[in-house]
Amino acid sequence: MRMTKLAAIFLAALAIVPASVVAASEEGAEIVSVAKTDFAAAGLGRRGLDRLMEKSGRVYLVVSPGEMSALAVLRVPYAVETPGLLRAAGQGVSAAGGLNGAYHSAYELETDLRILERDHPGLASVREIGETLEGRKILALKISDNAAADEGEPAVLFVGCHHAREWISVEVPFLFGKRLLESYDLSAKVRDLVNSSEIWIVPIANPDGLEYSIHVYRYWRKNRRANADGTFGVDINRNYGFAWDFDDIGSSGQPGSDVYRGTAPFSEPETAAIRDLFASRDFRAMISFHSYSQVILYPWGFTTAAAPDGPGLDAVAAAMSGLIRDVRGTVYSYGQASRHLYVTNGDTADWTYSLAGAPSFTIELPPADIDQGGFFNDEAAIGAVFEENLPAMLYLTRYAIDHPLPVRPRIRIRRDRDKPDISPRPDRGGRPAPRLVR
Ligand code: 0X9
Ligand code: CA
Ligand code: ZN
Repeated sequence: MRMTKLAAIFLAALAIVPASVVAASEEGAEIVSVAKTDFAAAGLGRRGLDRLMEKSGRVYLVVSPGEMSALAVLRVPYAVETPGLLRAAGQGVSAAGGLNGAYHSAYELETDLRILERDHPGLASVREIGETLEGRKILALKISDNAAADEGEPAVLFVGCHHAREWISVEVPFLFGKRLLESYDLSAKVRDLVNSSEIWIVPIANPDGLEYSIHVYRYWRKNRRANADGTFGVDINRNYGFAWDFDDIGSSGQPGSDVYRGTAPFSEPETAAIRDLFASRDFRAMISFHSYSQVILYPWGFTTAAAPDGPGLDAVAAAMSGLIRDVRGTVYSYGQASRHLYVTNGDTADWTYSLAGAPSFTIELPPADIDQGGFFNDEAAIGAVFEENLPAMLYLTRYAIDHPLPVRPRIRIRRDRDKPDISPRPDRGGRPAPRLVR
């Protein structure tokens, strides 16, 4: 048994609840809502809490049975929302396909990637770009003509599952790869894209977290780093090396927090793997898939100040939003990440963008809100969510091929948490030198 996050916060903040009341396993977790006023009055909002959402004056949280007891002890009135939300989410997952139904586990993904490689020799190449703390492979699917050879063509990255519980974010990049390979012989448009680029797909950036989410605790978010204080997990979408630790609003220095940034930039094997891949090729665009809320976000995330070519990023996001809406009317709103959603530091898109200005996006997949299922997407919806994203993914790939990045200095920020310093670095202008990846 270990003390859970929310319980730890209660104890630290108020120091009146005996540990026996709050020590609890994560089994039997529920979603509860607390009135925003009570949430604020009890001081629950200050410490990097994992909030699901706010709606109609209430804050939604995931709590273990022990944490629920703590809410009761602290006399914070709460309502259990799980049954209604599960009804809204539809049937969830079927018995076939293992514990997580039609969604991929880490092992199922490896199998399916190897099948694609076997069935499309020459076009598909599976690469191990890293290994997790629990010894799992971080796998990338490279799609290109002559996939086995690295020809230095313009590259695009589509990555999913930084966050363990966001299962739909595995399926969209995976299905994109599958579709490209299966339509190569049928579509001149796809053939042209694949022949003139390298499309890199990392469906599961965080396999340890995903497995934990499948087998132990559905709402797990982080990786499975054993932290020095006995808690687990680093939020790998706070661990990238640009503006890491910029402030305590966009990430947390507390290991138990669900937005814990880790002990150093790229301290985690998952972020190091993406860093090494991205820095080794001519990457010109990136999408990191998450869920949920149906939004398209672009840098900066760490500050509300605009990125150097904010209008350009906005135009690409607008185009992708329009393409998504054209498929079946689903509205994905778009905007600068820090303004449109909230401030984060150390996230993927800020880092990939900071390197050389590659258009970089976070797409939060459906549903729009927790009433429609939150992290529980009905598996029957996987295909439709993929189909509506497909034209935007094709568009960004084409865009990357057609738009070489301007050679320009890397953007750096000062350690004193001052404003971004965009003055040129004397030692190294432009892109990092390409280097081969395993
Ligand atoms: O908080 C995150 O890492 C992402 N949202 S999620 O609910 N999937 O966890 C958003 C990251 C995008 N960046 C910013 N909003 N700054
Ligand atoms: Ca499965
Ligand atoms: Zn996420």
